[in-house]
Order: sequence, then C-alpha cells, then structure tokens
Amino acid sequence: MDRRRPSFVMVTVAILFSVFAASRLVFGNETASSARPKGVRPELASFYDANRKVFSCLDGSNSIPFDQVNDDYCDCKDGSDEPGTSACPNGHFYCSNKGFKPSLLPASRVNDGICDCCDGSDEWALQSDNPCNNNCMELGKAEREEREMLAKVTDEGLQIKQEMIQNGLKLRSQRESDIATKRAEKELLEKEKSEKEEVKLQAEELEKEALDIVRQEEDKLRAEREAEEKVKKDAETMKHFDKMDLNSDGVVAKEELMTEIKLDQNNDGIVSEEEANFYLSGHHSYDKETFLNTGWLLMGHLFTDDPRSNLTHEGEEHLHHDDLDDLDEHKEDYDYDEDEEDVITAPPDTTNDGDANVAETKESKYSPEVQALVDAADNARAEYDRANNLYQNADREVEGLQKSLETDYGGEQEFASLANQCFDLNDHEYTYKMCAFDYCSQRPLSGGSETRLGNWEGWSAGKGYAQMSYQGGVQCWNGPARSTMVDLRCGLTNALISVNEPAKCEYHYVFETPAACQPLPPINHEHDEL
Ligand code: MAN
Repeated sequence: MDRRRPSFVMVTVAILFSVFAASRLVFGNETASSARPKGVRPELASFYDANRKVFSCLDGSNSIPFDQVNDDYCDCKDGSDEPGTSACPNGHFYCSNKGFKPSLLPASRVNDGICDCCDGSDEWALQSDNPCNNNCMELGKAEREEREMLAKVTDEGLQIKQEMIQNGLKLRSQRESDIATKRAEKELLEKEKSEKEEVKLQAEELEKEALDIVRQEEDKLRAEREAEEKVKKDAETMKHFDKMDLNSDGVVAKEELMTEIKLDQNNDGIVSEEEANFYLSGHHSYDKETFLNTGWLLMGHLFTDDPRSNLTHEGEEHLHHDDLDDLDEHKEDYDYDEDEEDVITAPPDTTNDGDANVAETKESKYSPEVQALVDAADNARAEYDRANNLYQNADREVEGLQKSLETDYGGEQEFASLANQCFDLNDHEYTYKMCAFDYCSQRPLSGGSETRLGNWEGWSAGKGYAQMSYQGGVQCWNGPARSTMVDLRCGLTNALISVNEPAKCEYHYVFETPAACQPLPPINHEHDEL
C-alpha cells in the first residue's frame, strides 16, 4: 500500500491513533494501563511504549516515530511496527480473546472479512457493522467445562492407577517368589524324570532282549512252518503231475495235457493243442521241476478249488493205483485244516464261568517270564511319562513367569494387571479383540475363525507408555503381515473404545485405562486473561 495515499481505513485508524492515543479505544480492547497498540502480544508490550515517541523495530532494522506504529505501512523488516494491520507480510496479530484462549494470527488475516478471533478483534476495520460476534465467553465456558471433566476423570483415574500400581507391584513380587519356588521344584522334577528315564531304559533293554528272543523264535517257527507247507504243497502238486503223466515217464507232454479236461478253457469239451500250448507256456513238455515252478503256477487254480471232487470224479478215469492213498492223504490235509479251524473257532468252555473267559482272552502271548519283563517296562514307561509331564508343566510355568518378569508393564508396573485379560469391541463386521501383552485378533460377526492381527511386540518407540505395538499377525493377501497399534488413553475403566483399519491389514485401536492417566499440566493463567 502507498504510504502517501492511505486508505479510508487507514485514515480512520490514524485519526483514532492521534485523538485517543492513550485511550482504550485507540489501543484496542486493552486497558489504558497496559496501553499497548492493537495486535501486540502482552509479553512484547514494553517495546511499544508511546511515551518514548520513537519505536525501534524488534529486529533492530529501523526506528520510526511512534505514531507510525500501526499506520498500515510496513517500516520494519520483521513486521513489528504493524502488529495490528495487514501491512507487513510477516507480521503477527494477537487477539486476547478474553474469556477464552488468546491467539496469534498471520497479519494477512487482519481485516480480511473472516472472523478468526473469537472476540472479533481481527476484523476491527468493520467496527460498526463487524460481522464477528464475540463468542469467547461461550467457548471459554465450554472449554472450562471440558477441562473440569477431564480434570475429574484424571483425578479419579489417577487414584485407580495407584491401585493398579500397587496391584502390579504385588504381582511382580509374587512372580519373583513364585519363580524361585518353581525353579527349585523344576530341578527336583528334572532329577526324578532322569531317574525314571534310567529305570525305563534298563527295563526296556531287558524287555527288548526278551522280545528279540521271542521274535527270533517266532521267525524260526514261521520259517519252519512255511518250509513244511511248501514241502506239502509241492508233494500235492507232484500228485497232480503224476496224474497227468499218464505214461509215467517223468514228463508231462502236450498230448498228456490235452487229456486233462480242466484245461478246456472255451468249454467245448476238448483240450485243443492251442489250449495245451498255453499251459505249456513255451515249453515243449514239463519235467517235474518246471512243472512245479511254471506249469502249476498257471493251472494250479483250476485244481485247487475242491481237489477231492477233482480227484474222485473228473480225474477218476486217470487214477493210478496209488490214487486212493493220495485221496486219503488229501483227506488228512483237510481234516488237519478243519482241526485248525476248530482250534481258532473253538466254542467257549461252558464249564468255565464268564470271568474265566475274560481271563482267557487276556491271556498273554508270552511266557510268564517274558510277560513280567514287558509289564515291568510298561510300568517304567508309565512312571517316566508321569514324571516327564510334571517336569514339562513346571518348565512351562517357569518359562511363563520368566516371560512375565521380562515384560515391560510400565515404569511403575501400572499395566501389569491388564496382562492375561482380553477386551472386545464389535464394529459392523467383526469382533475385535486385544489380549493385553499377548495378541490382537478379529473374528467375523457372521461366524468363522479368529484372525490374528499381531502378537505383542512392545511399546512403540519414542511414545513412552502411550502406544502398544502388536506385529507379525496373519499375512495379508498380497500384502504385509497384519499389525495393530493400540493408542492408550486415560479412562476410568479398562475398555477397547475404537477400532479401525486405516490401511489394508494395518489396524488401529484406542484403549482406555486408568493406567494411562497422567497428571494434567498446570493451566497457564497468564494466557487466560480473564
Ligand atoms: C480380511 C480382514 C480385513 C482385511 C482383509 C484383507 O477380510 O482381515 O480386515 O482388510 O482381509 O484382505
């Protein structure tokens, strides 16, 4: 603005300055005694002393006659000569906002038609029809009420916090003494476990030796039985061989096979050459050895369904003189098999009572000596398992106590009582949960499984005990592992009060707890200017 051609506003201001220089009106809303020009901060008032007639720019860049202060022309580089106008781009306007909080505006907002100060003093050029209502008193009242409420919550919260601190300290010393006891207990249990383990190993060794012998015997018996069976089967096979070897020359020839009606595959009543060749499997004829190893493998099933009928009816016309003996022998085989079956399915002895039957079914498959070793090993194993379980439980307890003692529950243990507690909050889609010092999760309201949103990581760096960090939750589809930050606020109860997901798979909770209450900073009465 051209200093020689002041605006109408400036003329008004100049007149006001000159006529009422010392009055309250000229110097804005300030009292005559403080007598500071419009827009000057109280702490700078002494630099604006009209009695000195000269004003020195606060940065020392210039000195001007005092009546050029607030003349709407910028004389000082730091804008300090125009605290009440918008003339200096870097100037600042102070409004005292009596009844509320004072504020400091960039000079450009002075007389710009927008009410920035609640007392309307920034729009002073519109004195008569100033559109700005002074609502400082109402704002002040609302703020005071809010402050009072906060002070009340803080006061009560701090009292509860004290209880939480006491509780936390008690928990800590309890854990300290518990861990000592548990460690001693664990040591004893470990010793007992080792002793039981030693006993178990010895018993198992004896058991193994005995069972190895039993197994070896079983294997031997099985091998003998199998060998016997093979001899028996081979002998039986040889009977078939002999039967087919019509001329008893020790070889079964194709022509002889062609007389064996069981080899008639197409049921046309004759065994063709082709059918006989099939059973010869490339051989010209069968000697005994080849018949056993090849021929019988191909045709044996045709003869074994009911060898008795086979021998007594269809094979009748081919019977040799010793076939009757063979038949008897077969009969013996079958009697033997039937006997075996009888052994397996033997009806219960009706002379025995029920208990005896139970005892019978429980009967050991081992000799009493071996069974005693097996029982001793079973007992030793059970004893060891019991001792091992007790030891593992004690170990877990010590570990839990250790972990707890290493966790930072606040400078005064104020958060300790939150550990092992979970807090829920539903939004429209999920139930969110925070298990303090453990994990955060979400579960769909519609049902389904819980998704981990992070495990306890620690307190967020640089924020004191104001924010908890839970990291390494379930991996997000095409994104990071889920994580949750929990802001703590002072409140009278422990409660999760808000949750949101500001970025995909990054969650933000607000949790209220008395443990987060801090004494309020003292009120700055200087700024209140009531
Ligand atoms: C699930 C929830 C959401 C998350 C998406 C990401 O639906 O865990 O919170 O944003 O997965 O795919």
